[in-house]
Amino acid sequence: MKHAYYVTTPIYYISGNPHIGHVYTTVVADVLARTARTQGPAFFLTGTDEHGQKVADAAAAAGVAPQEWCDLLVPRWQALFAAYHVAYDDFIRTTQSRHERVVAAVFERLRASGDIYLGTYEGWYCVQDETFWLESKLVDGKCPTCSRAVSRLSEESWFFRLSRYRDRLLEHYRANPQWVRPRSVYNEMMAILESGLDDFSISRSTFDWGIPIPGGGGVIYVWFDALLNYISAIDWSTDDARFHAYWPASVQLIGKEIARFHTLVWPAVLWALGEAAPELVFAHGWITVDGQKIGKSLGNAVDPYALATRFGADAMRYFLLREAPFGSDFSYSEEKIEQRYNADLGNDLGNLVKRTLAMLQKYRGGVVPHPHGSDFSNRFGELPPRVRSLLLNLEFREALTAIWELVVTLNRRIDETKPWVLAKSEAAEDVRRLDALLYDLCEGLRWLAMLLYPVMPERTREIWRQLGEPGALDGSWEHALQWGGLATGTQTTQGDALFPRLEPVTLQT
Ligand code: ME8
Repeated sequence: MKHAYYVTTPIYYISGNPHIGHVYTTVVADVLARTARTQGPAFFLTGTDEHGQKVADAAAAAGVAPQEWCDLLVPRWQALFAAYHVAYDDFIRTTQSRHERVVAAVFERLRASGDIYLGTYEGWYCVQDETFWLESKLVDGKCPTCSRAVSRLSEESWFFRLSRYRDRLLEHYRANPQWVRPRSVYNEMMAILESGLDDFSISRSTFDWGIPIPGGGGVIYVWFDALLNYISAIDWSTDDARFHAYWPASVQLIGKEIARFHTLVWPAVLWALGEAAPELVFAHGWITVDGQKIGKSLGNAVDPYALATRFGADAMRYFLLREAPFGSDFSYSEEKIEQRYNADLGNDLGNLVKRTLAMLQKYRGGVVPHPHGSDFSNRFGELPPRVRSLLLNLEFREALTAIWELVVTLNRRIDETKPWVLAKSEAAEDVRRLDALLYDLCEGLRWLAMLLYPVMPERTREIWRQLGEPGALDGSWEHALQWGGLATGTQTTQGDALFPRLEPVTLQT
C-alpha cells in the first residue's frame, strides 16, 4: 500500500560539471519533499546517469577509464547539491550493482514476455542527446533537439515493443489529462501519440560502456537503463513492501526536452512490467541566457557556486521558484536576481525580522509579551493549507506570492500602529496595544519561518534561532501553525542581517 510521497529528478549525465539548470530541478524536488513532510512521509531521489557514449567520450577525453571518471565526478555533483541545501534521501548511480541487477532482470523478464525482441535498427543517432532519430524527424539533416550532426547507424538491435502500448497510452492520456504537465507538453506528446509510435531500439553494439545484455550481444541502450533508476532505487522486484510504499511516484520532475522518454516510453515499460504509471510527470521549462538554454556543452553556464556565494543559496532557491510560473522558460540574469534579492528578501522579509526583533529588544527586553486577544488568526488561518496545496501543486510563484501577503501585512501593521508612539505612553490601553502588536509580529515571524522553510531551509533556521523558538522548524504544520503557538516569555536575540547588502560586483560566465 502506497503511504509516502515520492519525488524524483532526472538522473544527470556526468559528462561534465553541473550547472544551474541541474540545480533548478533538484532544488524544486527538495522543496516538494520538504513540503510533503509537513504532513507525512516523503522520499526524494536524485542521482547520476553514468553509462552511454557521451560519458565514455568525456572519460576518454580526460584520459581516464569511464568508471574512474564517474567516481571523480559524482562528488562534484553531490557537493553542489549540498551547497544549495538539497537534502535527498537517496542518490542513485547507474553503475551501482543494485541498479544493474534490476536492469538485467527487467530485460530478461520483458524478453520472456515478448515485449523485447531482436530486430535491425537503421537510422540516425545523436551522441550528444543519446537519442535515435527517424529521418523524418531531423531538421536540415541535424538533430532536432540540439542541432548537432547525427550519424548513420545500421545494426542488429533489441527492441522494446512500444507500438503495442499505443492504444493504452492514448486511453491513459485521455482519461488523465493532468498526468503530464504543463498542458503544452501534454498536447505535444498527444500529437506524437496520434501520429503513431514505433518500437524503440534498446541495445547498442558499437561500444561497451553500458550494462551488458543478458546472454551477450552488446549493451543496453542508456535511456532504457536510465529510466529504470526510478524503480531500482526503491527495490523493485527485491523488496515488494518497500517498492509499493513509494510506487507510483507522486511527481517525476524533468526538463521538457526529455518528455518523450518519460511520458511515452516510461509508462509503457512500467505497464509491460505490470506496474502503474507515475501519478504526474512535470516537464518544466529551461533557464536561458540571451535566449539560449543553459547547457553543459554550450559554454553559457554561469558557475553555480559563484551564484551561491554572491547571493546565498537560499536566496537563489527563492529566485528560481519566484521568478517565473513553473513550467515556463525563463531568462536568468544577475540583475534580475539582484532585484529580487533587494526588494523581496532584503527590504520586505529581512527588514521585517530586523525591525521586529529590534523593537522587541528596545520595548520589552527581547521577551515575547502577552498577545492580548489578537485577531490575526482570522485573517491568516487559511494561509498554511493554501500555501501547502499551491506548493504541492507546483505553483511555486503563487505560493510565494501568498506568503508575501503576510510579510506585507506585518510590515504595514508596524507603519500603521506606530509602536514608537505607543511606547512613549504609559496608559494601560497603549501598553496592551503595543504588547499585542509585538506578539503578532513575532508570531508572524514564526509562521513565516515555517512556511518558507521548504524554500529557504537555512535562512529560516536563522529566523528560528533569533526567535528563540524551541519547537521543530521542519515539523508538521497541523498543530504548529495555529495562531498563538509562540509562548509568551520566549527570549529572542537580535542577529546579523538575514540578507545583507550585496557587494557591487559582476560574476564572470
Ligand atoms: O537528460 N534549464 O541528463 P542531463 C532547466 N541523463 N533545467 C535544465 C537545464 C536548463 N537550462 N539544463 C538541464 C539527461 N536541466 C538524462 C536524464 S532520466 C532517466 C535521464 C535539467 O544531464 C533538466 O531537469 O542532460 C533536464 O531535464 C536535465 O537537467 C537534463 O540533464
